[in-house]
Amino acid sequence: MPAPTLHYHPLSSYCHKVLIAADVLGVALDRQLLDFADPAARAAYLAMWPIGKMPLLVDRGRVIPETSIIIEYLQQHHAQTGHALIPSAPDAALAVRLWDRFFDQYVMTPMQAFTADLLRPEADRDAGSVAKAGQDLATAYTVIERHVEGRRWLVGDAFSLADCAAAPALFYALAYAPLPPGHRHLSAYFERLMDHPAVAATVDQARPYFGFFPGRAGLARRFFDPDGA
Ligand SMILES: N[C@@H](CCC(=O)N[C@@H](CS)C(=O)NCC(=O)O)C(=O)O
Repeated sequence: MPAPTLHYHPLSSYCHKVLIAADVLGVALDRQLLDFADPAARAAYLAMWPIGKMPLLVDRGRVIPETSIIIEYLQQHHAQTGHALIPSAPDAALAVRLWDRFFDQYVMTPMQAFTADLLRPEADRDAGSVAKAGQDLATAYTVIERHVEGRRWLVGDAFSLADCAAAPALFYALAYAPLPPGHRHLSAYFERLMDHPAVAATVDQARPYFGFFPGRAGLARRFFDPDGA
């Protein structure tokens, strides 16, 4: 069976979510680097998925968008035996999907608002949207801090879809909005995420690109050294 194709960019947080998941599921992907600056590549991508968000999985002609759906699809159709990111127990699966949604909506979205603002021309910057994103992240951090106390991963004992969402969301969010003092459970959870082999491998493949991340000034030196770039 040919490997499914992932149209992706090594810097993209949502692409990281899928790369981490594929690694944990033991699925080989045919990675196709997307260059949205190339009008022909962009047009071909929009023909497959007019929403235009990345990544996109294509498996034997079937087009699968949206990271949470891509990961469920990989688990259903391609995962190695015994490898799973969504548990079979219904209540545990609900909890995993809840925390996956939480990180996408309440951490990724405000994080992306910071990036979007930095990509605007100076004259169009919107301090209000950045302040709101900062408040939303502060609220999310407080919720996560309470949730992860006494837990290794977000749900149960196993690394799940929810942790796949959390790793890139927190990685980039912390560059814009560092943790306030006292969030020691969240801080320890972040370190566990960064130590996970699939997360570490995904961060490593992105290292050559961090110089292009608009929030690079906020990345910890262990991830990006502006003087060595
Ligand atoms: N809900 C989507 C979000 C994907 C997303 O926001 N991707 C970003 C990259 S991290 C993107 O494509 N940005 C380009 C754009 O918005 O034009 C998913 O889970 O796949």
